[in-house]
Amino acid sequence: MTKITKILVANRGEIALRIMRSAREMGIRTVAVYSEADRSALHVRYADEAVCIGPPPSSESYLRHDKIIKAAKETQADAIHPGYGFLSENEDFAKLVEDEGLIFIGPSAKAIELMGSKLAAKAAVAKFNVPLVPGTSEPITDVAAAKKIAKEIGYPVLIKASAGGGGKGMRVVENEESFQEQMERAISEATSAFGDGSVFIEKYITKPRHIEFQIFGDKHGNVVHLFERECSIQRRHQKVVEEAPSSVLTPEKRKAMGEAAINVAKSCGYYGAGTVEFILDDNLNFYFLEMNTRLQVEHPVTEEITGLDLVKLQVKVAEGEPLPFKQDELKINGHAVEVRVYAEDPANNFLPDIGNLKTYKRPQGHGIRLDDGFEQGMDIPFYYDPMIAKLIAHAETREAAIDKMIRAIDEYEITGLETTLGFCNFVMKHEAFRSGNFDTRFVENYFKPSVLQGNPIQVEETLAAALAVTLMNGNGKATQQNVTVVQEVSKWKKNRI
Ligand code: MV4
Repeated sequence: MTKITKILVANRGEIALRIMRSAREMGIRTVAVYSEADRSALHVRYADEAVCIGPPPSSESYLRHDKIIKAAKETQADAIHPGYGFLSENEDFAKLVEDEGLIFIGPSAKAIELMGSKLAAKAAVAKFNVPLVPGTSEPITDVAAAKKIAKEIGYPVLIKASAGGGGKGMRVVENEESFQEQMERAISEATSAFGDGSVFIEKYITKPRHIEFQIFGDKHGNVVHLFERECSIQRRHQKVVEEAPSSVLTPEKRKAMGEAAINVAKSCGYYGAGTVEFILDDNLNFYFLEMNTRLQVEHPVTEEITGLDLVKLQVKVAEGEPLPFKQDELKINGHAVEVRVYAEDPANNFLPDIGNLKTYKRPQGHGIRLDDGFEQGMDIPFYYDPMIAKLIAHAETREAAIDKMIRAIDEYEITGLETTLGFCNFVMKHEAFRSGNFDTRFVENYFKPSVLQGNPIQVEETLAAALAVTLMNGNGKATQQNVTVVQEVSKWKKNRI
């Protein structure tokens, strides 16, 4: 057991703040690192100490192993928390941290490395009887042999890069005629993107639901799961809405998937927070896809339904403490929904719309949590992910949580740039979402920019498109300008106009 007294947070934005808050509650001092673009960022102000680690591009700051280690040494931090993204799943960094005598608040470098290779991960979990999508367990190299396997599996098949993940390096092959071309492309892309041309084949599950299990392990071999998150509402592999629990799992299915998730963790001697990703086909058969070896963006929905602080748990596990509970002591309390608010323009193909937060008024009230990293008047820097905030609603039932979310979105006021708030509102009110009957194709099936413009505007289409940009404020609501647009305005705002 090693008591941690000072944590360097190798990240920025909302997650850096999220981690520092828990550290402070534990009486642990905090060190922020920041790039020149983040001099006045909230995580820098919140930390007990802050060290500038370089110019704005992350390759010159937040991704620099050497500068981060140097900052930790200079400030005498005894542990590093990587957050998500950046260096969180970099096995070389995890190893370097430990070689330098510091504690990496995350899994072992070995577990990161093993799960980073999709083929190695599949091989490891297969030994623990975790269900896998039918496919190959070795890289495919010979076109004729691969074609034979694809035929046995049955088209459509998916070619995936072993070094990929999160949807990177995937190719759907519809029929035998296009197989060779797609395979050659997949190998060449994987080689240039990852420096590893290994690819494999899987049966393509056409309308999957994405359900992931939060797992937690300690350094004494104990592993539990903290139930699932439903993350099917996503756009180009970027999650938009996450919730816990999933509305499609029966207690029996939850138990079976939870046990499989624990086995995935055991297959790589996992400790710390991790996420086991499954897809569900339309018969609710589940298959292991990959494991994410970090604390995820959407961890708050799990915190809301379990009442646990996952960052505190990470710190305790890193210190060598055993998990303070057993699986049967954990239960699901109510329902939580999270939406990610991005500085992106849904009317313009979700193009990032970085700029200044001219107005920034946060929603509040019972059951509402907002994890963000900005204040009114701040600029969203151009160099990093354009996520402004995560808005989380927790209530007794799914319906009540969704209604609470709609109320909070309505209170949230952002002007100065376009955001995805209106889009989130659209999802919350959509029948397919509310009924629970949706899959990973929700956005492509139901969303087109015009749905955010209220009733059709009676002008030529081109003019309507041009107007769409100016007519929307941060809430995706039409504002009162020269054109009268039929759109509901909240009472809160009416009372103030
Ligand atoms: C699949 C699949 C269908 N069949 N594998 C995308 C992210 C990466 N973790 C794996 N992904 C998928 N793998 C088979 N055999 C469909 C997806 C997929 C997906 C998965 C989860 C959430 C959203 C998705 C969107 C498109 C494709």
